[in-house]
Amino acid sequence: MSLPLARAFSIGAFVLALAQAVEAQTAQKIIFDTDFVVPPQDDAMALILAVKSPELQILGVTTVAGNDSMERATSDALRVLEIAARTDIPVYKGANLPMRHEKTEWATTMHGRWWSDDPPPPPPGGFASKHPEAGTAMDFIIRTVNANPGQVVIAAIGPLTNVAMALRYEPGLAAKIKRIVIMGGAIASLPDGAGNMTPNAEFNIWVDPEAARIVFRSGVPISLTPLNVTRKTKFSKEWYDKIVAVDTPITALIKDRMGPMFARDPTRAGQMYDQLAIGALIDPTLVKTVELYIDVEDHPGPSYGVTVGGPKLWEGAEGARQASVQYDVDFDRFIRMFVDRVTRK
Ligand SMILES: [Ca+2]
Repeated sequence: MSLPLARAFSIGAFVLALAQAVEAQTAQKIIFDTDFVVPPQDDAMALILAVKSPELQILGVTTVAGNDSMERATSDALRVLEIAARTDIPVYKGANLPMRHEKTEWATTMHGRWWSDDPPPPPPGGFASKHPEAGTAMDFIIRTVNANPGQVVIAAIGPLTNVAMALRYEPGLAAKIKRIVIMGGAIASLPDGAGNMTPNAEFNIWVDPEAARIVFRSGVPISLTPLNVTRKTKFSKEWYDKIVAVDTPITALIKDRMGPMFARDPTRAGQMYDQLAIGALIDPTLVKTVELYIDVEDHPGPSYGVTVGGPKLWEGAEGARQASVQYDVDFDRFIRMFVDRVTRK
């Protein structure tokens, strides 16, 4: 290599390093709080979207019981980060059970093994060689927010147990959290507001209604991705095919996990719950929002875990706070961004 060429290369490397440094400075710092399970589950697809998006800097992943046990969330998250070659992102174990919700006979027949004590099954390719960090998710959230006051967004895409416990543990924490992004709830006062766990309750909020009520009433700015808007999303074979047409370790995992499903039923289409919450954080212009007061029914009974939203406060909801509630999405633009990011090398 001639000297001028070598110099050009080193200047190129310098410019690239500078660009990466600037990007890291301007990227949104997030804590990814999740009831993770490997693809096709939505948390995994949302994490892949997040790690492939330079707009986000993931400070850590914190796990919680929800779709499955906290232990499974932890081992599956570690494995997906290993496949994505992002073992630099630390994983912290969070709450193993909701604050108060008891395992019932009914719960064990429904979606969600949040109540399970079973050891986690090996993820695809076996358990990751890296282990979770020492210390709890709650400690990590508190420490990280205190070290970066006003800068950290908590992307909470599972039951809100970890976030509520951190808020309860550390007085003054709420004022230092920049925003909480929540996938959860179904708002009956907006179109398409039925629940998916009980007639009116959405799964994440229903698993830990007491935690959700604490978080919604905390005063932290909240962006909410409820079922009303996720029902406008569909991950179909058309988009799966575009993803697996590109060969990376991540797309190979998606092919391994989702290929047999689409082979059995090419017409299947799943909602993109957590993916949309992360997508709207990356690009808020993808969604339309309305400011609503949000409160959660935390009394056991037929409405346990129902998320209620209204334009004005109502009797019984005194003290509830407003959240920015998503009710519509430019799905075409969102899915193209999703496929573009997930297929990045
Ligand atoms: Ca989730």
